[in-house]
Amino acid sequence: FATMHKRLVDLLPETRDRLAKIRRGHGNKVLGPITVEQIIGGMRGIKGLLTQTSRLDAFKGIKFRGLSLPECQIRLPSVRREPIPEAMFYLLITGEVPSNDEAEDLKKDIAERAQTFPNYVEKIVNSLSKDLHPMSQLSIGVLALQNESEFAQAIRRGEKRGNLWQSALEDSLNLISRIPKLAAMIYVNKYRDGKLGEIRENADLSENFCRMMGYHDEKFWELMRLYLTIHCDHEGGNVSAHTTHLVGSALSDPYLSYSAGLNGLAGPLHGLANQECLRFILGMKEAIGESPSEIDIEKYLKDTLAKGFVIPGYGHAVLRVTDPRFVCQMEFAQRYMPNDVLCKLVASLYKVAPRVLKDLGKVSNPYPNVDAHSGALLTHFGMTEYDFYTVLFGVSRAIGVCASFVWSRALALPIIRPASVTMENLEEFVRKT
Ligand code: FAM
Repeated sequence: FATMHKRLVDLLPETRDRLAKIRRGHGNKVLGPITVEQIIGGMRGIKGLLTQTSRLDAFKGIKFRGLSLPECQIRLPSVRREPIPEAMFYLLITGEVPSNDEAEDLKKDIAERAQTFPNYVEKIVNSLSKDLHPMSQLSIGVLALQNESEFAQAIRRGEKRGNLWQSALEDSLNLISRIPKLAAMIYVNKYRDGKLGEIRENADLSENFCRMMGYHDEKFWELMRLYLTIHCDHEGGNVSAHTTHLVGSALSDPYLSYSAGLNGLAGPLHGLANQECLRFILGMKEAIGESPSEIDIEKYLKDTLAKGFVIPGYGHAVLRVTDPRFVCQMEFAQRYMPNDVLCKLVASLYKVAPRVLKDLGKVSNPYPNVDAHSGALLTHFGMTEYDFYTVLFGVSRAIGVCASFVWSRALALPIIRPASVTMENLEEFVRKT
């Protein structure tokens, strides 16, 4: 990873300087008001976090270091079309598109690190009950890996704050290299015979991850590249990124911080939604058949809502359009599997659900998000174990939250400590205004 490391070292003084100038010269400027509704309503729209790696626009979707998803697909090094995960990490860390050689250098480093996986962690993961949800297993595995943290050692020996980014980067690279093996172990233990597939020294992270889980179809490796790209980062305010950042601000190491982020990702309103989506599509197929009419779908959706359930995969806290991450997956389906029954059902649902949700009159965004499609694509290749899907999300999310963690330490961002109010405070405020 020498080239990426060197680029980061070059970028540091200039980036720190830019931030110091903003802080010194404009620290007391007001960026926006905070309403009572925002305090009660989950802080929607309050700009209160500095995140270097990506920015989410409500109408254009995610941009990774200024690049949209289609731009990443065109410009980042790939095997076929989808970016390799290593190239995405390079982009998020440096803000620059790596050359093929630079991406290759990082790829080799990550593949090498993946070869060393602590034995004691393997034992812990293998001893877990198969009934335990894969996300809980993943979080436990990451916590067990924490024993390897160079960041924690740096803290213990009193390393200067300004240097902590170095051990943060080491930990991040080790984490990103080892997470696929950890996830694959969970997969083969829970759903297969417990034996991991072999990895290749010259393969990218996606191919090796799939091989370890026992998937040898190159199209599946390509799907995994897409999957690992689209889930890696979604600016700083989502639950998993925010949690990782918050815990990291206490100078907890990347393992502790990312494990906390994973626990947030495991919530049904966040990452767990993708397992719920496939369950929903399968339930719909069971109830109204493989090629239902729009009227049948509308009735099914209305019945679901009447029972008090949400339509999983639809809606978003920030986005107000169809998620570009959904669009990329739909294009993938059209390219590689135009006749797949579940993918066709996803497309049919897309024609009806926005209208039904709009009619409710309360849904801020009636369009599909990233989770609405992924299960159908994975199922096409035989990965039907939907309670594992959020683990794939977690493997991808490591790339984004680790890159952010490195920058948070490089910029020596302080511990996060916003203020809270009581209901009495709010009532007093309301009386006075
Ligand atoms: N189906 C039914 N009702 C929905 C809905 C959906 N898909 N999306 C929003 N609503 C309801 C919501 O429950 C709320 O109702 P109440 O006022 O009765 O509580 C109302 O519409 C207003 O909510 P909102 O402002 O539109 O959404 P929020 O910003 O509060 O929440 C989501 C955003 C994503 C949690 C919400 O849209 C949802 O529950 N969607 C389904 C679950 C899902 O797909 N989550 C995945 C999100 C994804 F991007 C990710 O993190 N992986």
